Amino acid sequence: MMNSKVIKDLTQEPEEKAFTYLKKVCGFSQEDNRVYLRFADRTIMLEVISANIIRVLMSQEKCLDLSTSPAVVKKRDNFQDYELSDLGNYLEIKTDNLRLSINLQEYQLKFFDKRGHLINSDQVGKALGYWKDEIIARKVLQSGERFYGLGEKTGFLDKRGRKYTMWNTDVFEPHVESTDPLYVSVPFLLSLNAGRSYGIFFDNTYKTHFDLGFRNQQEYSFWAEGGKMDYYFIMGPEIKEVLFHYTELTGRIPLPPKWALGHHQSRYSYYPQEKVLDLADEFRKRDIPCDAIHLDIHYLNGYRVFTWDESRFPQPEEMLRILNKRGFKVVTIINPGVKKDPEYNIYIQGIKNHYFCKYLDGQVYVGEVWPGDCVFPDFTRKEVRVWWGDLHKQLLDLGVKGIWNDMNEPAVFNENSTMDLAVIHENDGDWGTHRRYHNIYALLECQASYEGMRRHGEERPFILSRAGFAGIQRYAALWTGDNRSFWEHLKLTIPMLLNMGLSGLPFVGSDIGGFTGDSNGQLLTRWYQMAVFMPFFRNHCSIDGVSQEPWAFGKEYEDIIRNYIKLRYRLIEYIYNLFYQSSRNGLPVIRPLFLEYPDDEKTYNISDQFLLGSDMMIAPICQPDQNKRMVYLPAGNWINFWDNEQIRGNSYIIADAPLGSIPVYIRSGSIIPLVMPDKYIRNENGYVLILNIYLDQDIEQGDYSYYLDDGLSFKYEKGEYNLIDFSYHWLGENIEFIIDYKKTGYHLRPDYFQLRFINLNRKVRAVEIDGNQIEEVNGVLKDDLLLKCTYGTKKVGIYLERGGV
Ligand code: MIG
Repeated sequence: MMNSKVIKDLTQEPEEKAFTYLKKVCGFSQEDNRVYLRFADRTIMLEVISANIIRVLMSQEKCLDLSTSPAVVKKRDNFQDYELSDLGNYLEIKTDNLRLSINLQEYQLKFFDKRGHLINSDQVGKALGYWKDEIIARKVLQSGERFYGLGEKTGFLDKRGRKYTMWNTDVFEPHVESTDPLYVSVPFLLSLNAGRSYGIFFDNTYKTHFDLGFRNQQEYSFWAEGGKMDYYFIMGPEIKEVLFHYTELTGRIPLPPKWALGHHQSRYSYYPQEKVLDLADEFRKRDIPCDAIHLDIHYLNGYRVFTWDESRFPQPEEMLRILNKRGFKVVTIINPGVKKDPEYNIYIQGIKNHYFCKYLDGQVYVGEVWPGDCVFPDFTRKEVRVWWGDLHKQLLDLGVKGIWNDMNEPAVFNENSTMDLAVIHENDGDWGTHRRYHNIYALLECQASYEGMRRHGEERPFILSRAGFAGIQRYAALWTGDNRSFWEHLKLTIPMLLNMGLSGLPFVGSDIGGFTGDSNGQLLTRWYQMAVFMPFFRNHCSIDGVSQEPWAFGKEYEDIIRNYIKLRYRLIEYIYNLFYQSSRNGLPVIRPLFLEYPDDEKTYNISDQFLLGSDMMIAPICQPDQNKRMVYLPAGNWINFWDNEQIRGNSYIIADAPLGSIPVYIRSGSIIPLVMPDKYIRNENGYVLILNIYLDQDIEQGDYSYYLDDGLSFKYEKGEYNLIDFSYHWLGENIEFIIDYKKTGYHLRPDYFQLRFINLNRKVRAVEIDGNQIEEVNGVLKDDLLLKCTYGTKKVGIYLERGGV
C-alpha cells in the first residue's frame, strides 16, 4: 500500500533544545475572570473558566492571543466566583473547588483540591519554556500517578512511562504498542492517583507531544512545535467530575439516531446493487438482526465523491427505497479528496469558488488518493463547510441515512501520508499552514457533514469518522481504522476504546473480525461477543480478506453470533440510555473499572475487562481455544449474567467461557432494562420493558432512570420524551417498588413492565399492585419473582415470609 508510511518524527527531544523558562513575575494585574502575570518578555494569563477549570495561556511574543481552537465550545461567560489574594511571594486564586498557588519569585503553579490536597504541581524553575516557535510545560510526576485519555492510542490502559505524539495519521501497518500516532488526536490527559483525579487539556492544534515519565520518572511534560502554550487544568478530584468538566469545555455527544446503535455490516466493498439487496435479504432470512449496511468506495463513479457508479448502481434510489422499507439504513463513504477532473462538477465548483486548499502563491494543492490526483476542500472556512454540507442533500434525498468520513487525516499517497505542510488554510482570515491545521482537518470536515445533514434533513445525523481531534464527539462516531484479523487486535481494542471514552469520545468501536487479513470462525465469534457490549457495533472487512459476515464460517459460529447480536438488541434500551447519559454528563458508555471503583488500585491498569455503564462487567476472551479466564470483581456482590449466581467481589475468579459464552457480571443491587430483540430498531407501541432487578441482601435500595424518545428526530429538544424512574427499597421484610413518571412528553411507551426480582430467595406472602392484591403469585417461589404490571402502575408491594426458603 502506498499510504502506509508512518510519519517520521524528526523533531528533536526537548532536552536538546535551549528552552528559556519563565522565572520571576515582574508584576500582575486582574481583569474580570483573568489574572495577568508579566515576565521579562512574556505574559501569562490565568483565566478562571469555572470553579473547576483554570486556563493557562502564555503569549507567544509580547501580545496575548485569546482565541481557542474549534475544540473548545464553552462560552466565555466571565466567571466571577473566585478570589485573588496577594500573599507577598505568592498569589492565590480560590474557587469553590480548587486553590491555585502561584509562586511569584520563580514561576510555578500548584493546584490543591478544596480539602487542601496537593493535586498537581509545576516543575519549579522550568514550569513553562519557549524556544523558537516551540513551547513546553513540565510538571511533577507524583509517585503512584497514572495517566489515561490521549484519544486513540495503542498499548495498555495506563500510559505512565510512555510518550505520545498527536498527529492524525493513516497507519496501514499492523497497530502495535509502538505504533504512534494514529488517526485521532485528543491532547487531553487524565490523571489518577490514590482516587484523586485531574485533567489537562492542551489546546494546541500543531503536532504536540506528551512525555509521561518516559525520560524522567519524576517529571512529565507536553510540548508543541508551534502555536500557543494554552492548557486547561481541570480539577476533580473525583474522576467523573473531571470528565464532566472536560466535556463541558469541548462538548458532549448529541443523541445519536437509535438505529446507529444497532448492528452494522460493511465490507470493502459491497457491489453491485443486487448484491447489496441480497446481503440484506440474507440477514432477514437467517434471522440475524441488522440495521445498517455500509457502501465503501466502489459505489462511487471512479472514486468521485457524491457520485454513483451507474453500472454498479443503476438505480440507487430504488435500491435505497427497498432497503429502507426492510429496515436497513445505508451509510455511504465519503473522502475529502476531490478528483481533479475538469469535467466533474464538484471539482469545477470548488475551483471556480476557490474552495480548495492552496499554496501561498495561489496554486491549488494536488495530492494523490484513490481517484488519482485530488484537491482538498479547505474546511477551516465556513463558506466551504456550508458548500460541502449542502452536497449531502442529494444523498439524503436519495435515502442515504449516514455518512462515513474516511481518509480524513487527510491521508495522501505520498511520503508524509498527508498534505504538504506548506499548504495554506484560510480559517476565515486567520491564515495558517497545514502544519498548524492538520489535526483539526477531520473535525471541521465532520462539522460540515453534520451541519449539512442537519440543515437538509429532519433526522439526527449519523457520521462515522476515522480521524478527529478533541471535540469530534459533537459530530461523529469513530472507529479504530485499519486493524487486522489478529487476536492481538481484538485485545488491543479494549484499552484503546476505553481511553477514547475517557477522552470525551463515547461512540467508538473497532472493525469486528478485523479489517485486513483473513478472519476465522472463532476469532469472529469472540470479537462479536465482545463488541455486543461496545458502543459502535460494525463488522467490516478489507477488499482482499475472506468474507466475514456472521454466517461466513458455518452454522456452529453463526448460531452463536446470532444469539449475541440478538443480545445487543435485547440490551438496546440500556445502551441507548447510556448515550443519553453521556450526552448530559460526558461519561463514557464503556468504562474502565477504575471509573466506578477509583479507590481500588487493583483496577488501575486492567486492560482486558470493561464495564458497560456502571452495572455490567464484561471480560472478553482474547485468545484462541481459551475456555476459562481470570476475572477481577471489585468490592460488592456480582451476579453472573447467565445463571444469576451470586459472587462475592473484591476477588479474582476463574470464569468459564466455552465458545458460546463470554463472562458477564451484573453489579448486585442494580436494575437492568431489557427488551425482546427485533430484526432492526424501530419505535413502535406495544413493546414490553423487562426490568431485571438484581436483589442483594446487603443492599437496601436501587434505582434506574429510563429515558425514551423517538430515537430519530430532534423533537426531544421540545420536550417529546419520557423519563421514568424505577426504584426499590426494602421495608423490613418487604420490598416496595416505585415507578415515577417524571416526564411523559412522548406518545410512545411500553405496554407493560415485566419486573423480574432476581435472587429474592424468599417465599412471597402477597403482592399488591397499586393497592390491589394479585392472586396468582401467592405461594412458593423459587429464586425469582416475575410480575407483569401495566404502564401507569405506580407502586408494587411485595410481602415476604420471614427467613429464606
Ligand atoms: O486506504 O475505502 O480505513 O475502512 O474500507 C483504504 C477503503 C481506504 C480505509 C478505511 C477502510 C476502508 C478503506 N479505506
